[in-house]
Amino acid sequence: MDYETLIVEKREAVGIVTLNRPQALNALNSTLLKELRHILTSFSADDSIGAVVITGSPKAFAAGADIKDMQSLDFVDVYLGDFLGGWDEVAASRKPIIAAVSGFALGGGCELAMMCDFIIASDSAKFGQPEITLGIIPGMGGSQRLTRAVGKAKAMDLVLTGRMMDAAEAERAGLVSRIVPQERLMDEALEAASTIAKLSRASVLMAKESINRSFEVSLSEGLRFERRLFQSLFATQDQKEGMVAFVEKRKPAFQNR
Ligand code: CO8
Repeated sequence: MDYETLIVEKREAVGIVTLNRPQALNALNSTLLKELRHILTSFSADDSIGAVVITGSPKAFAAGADIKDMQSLDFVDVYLGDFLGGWDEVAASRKPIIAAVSGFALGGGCELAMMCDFIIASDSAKFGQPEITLGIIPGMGGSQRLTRAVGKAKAMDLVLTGRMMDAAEAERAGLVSRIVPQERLMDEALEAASTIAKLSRASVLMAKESINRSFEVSLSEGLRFERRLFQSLFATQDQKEGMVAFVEKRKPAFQNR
């Protein structure tokens, strides 16, 4: 499929998706959502892909939902049309997704980054939920995922004032896992994705599932869930290979079996 709003590449076992609407600082519209869902579904079904990186341009990861598209919509349009419904599919993707963020990650852009499994930011990154300045509130998970990531005080501060936070503040707050110089951003994200893609696929998917489960259930249920997944991995050949390789002081050759 030819994409109008994305650039898609495969580098070994890593799928790379670059948001590409430079005229609008990668503002998210329905075409971009449709295309992103399509490529993530196709990466999910592709056994040769072990991890995905989503990135934007140096100036903007994404400056939010497209305000020009939204300005004339009314309640019936957005409600009956399930406006921007479908974004949850990004968060539901089973394979790990890293957001490599440079420049603005605002509104829906910040929310898209937070749907990914972790965020690597360049030192130029700026995060914010400025919807309140437009007379709306976050609608793609900002009030929920941001609060879980940075806690109530900072989430309230950001969502109620609409201010931006820089990469250093975002890292201190726990929104971002690492900050790197702008020119290192893609190398760092690709190295991380490639490391993940070489590991045993079942353990990677279960690790992601288990961490995500911690946001949905009580601690005792989460611990029970984790233990069952842990135990089930002893049914895989990769568990034997990983442990035997350690004892034999060599690198494991995982077969995804
Ligand atoms: N939508 C549409 N166009 C945009 C957007 C956007 N979100 N952001 C930037 N652009 C366009 C500008 O209009 C401009 O186009 P043009 O050249 O045709 O005038 C071009 O991109 C460049 O932008 P600027 O000239 O403004 O660049 P600056 O460097 O001066 O400023 C900013 C950069 C600070 C990022 C500024 O562009 C800005 O404030 N953008 C809007 C940020 C924003 O408010 N985002 C939140 C949008 S609302 C949202 O995301 C809700 C999501 C949830 C919806 C869920 C519904 C269910």
